[in-house]
Amino acid sequence: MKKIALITGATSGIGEATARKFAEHGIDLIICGRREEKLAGLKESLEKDVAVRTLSFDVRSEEATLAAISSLEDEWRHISILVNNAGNAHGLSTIDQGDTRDWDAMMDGNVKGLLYVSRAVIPGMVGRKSGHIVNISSIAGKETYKNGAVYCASKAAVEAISQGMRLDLTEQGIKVTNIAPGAVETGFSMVRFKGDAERAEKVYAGFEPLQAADIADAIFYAVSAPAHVTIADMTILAAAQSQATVIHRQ
Ligand code: 8X3
Repeated sequence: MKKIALITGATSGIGEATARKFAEHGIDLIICGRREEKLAGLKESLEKDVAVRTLSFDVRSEEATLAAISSLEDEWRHISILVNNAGNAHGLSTIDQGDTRDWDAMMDGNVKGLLYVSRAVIPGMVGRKSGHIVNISSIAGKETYKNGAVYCASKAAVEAISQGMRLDLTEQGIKVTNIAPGAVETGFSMVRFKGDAERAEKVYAGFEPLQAADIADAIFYAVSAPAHVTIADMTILAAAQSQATVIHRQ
């Protein structure tokens, strides 16, 4: 049977690159995101290689997430790969100055959204006694940096959820991979800095950052490992990066 992957946050960045990588390798796709038009455009460009289904919803809404995933037709229900990629950073400030709406957005999207999607997809995997979950964490989940307490906390939660999923699901024949990228040049910093392009550009200046395709390659490597191999955890940094905020710039 052909593999089906469900990817959240597929309309840009790592999610979109992963959809393209999977399509190159013949994996049918359920691409999820908030932006219907972007999903439709991506569907069109991937459909020459694989079958594609779109689901437009916001992972922060439990109701919308359940409604979207339960709307899948029978032929789309045997999801073999779940890529929990949707997530963002909102703001960068000290804990006394942080905007609680930013905190809500990060906790609701990066943590609760990941859980809602997982809760809707995993029972099918358990029923089939097979599946692979890839959670996109961050170097920020491994170390906490100044001004980043809440984003880092949300990603530390992803790290714990990955470990917990592996403990609960290994006996069900389900693999769990946690991937922690460092500085990837995507729309990430534009979102973090609320559209301040000058500030966002500085994040990736003076060194060669990772590209979304670098992370997609790692995800594909993990999901195509032999049956007896689990790639449990990968941390991927730019070559010029040694910690989240330590980057050797020219
Ligand atoms: C994105 C990487 O270092 O900006 O998750 O937190 S970092």
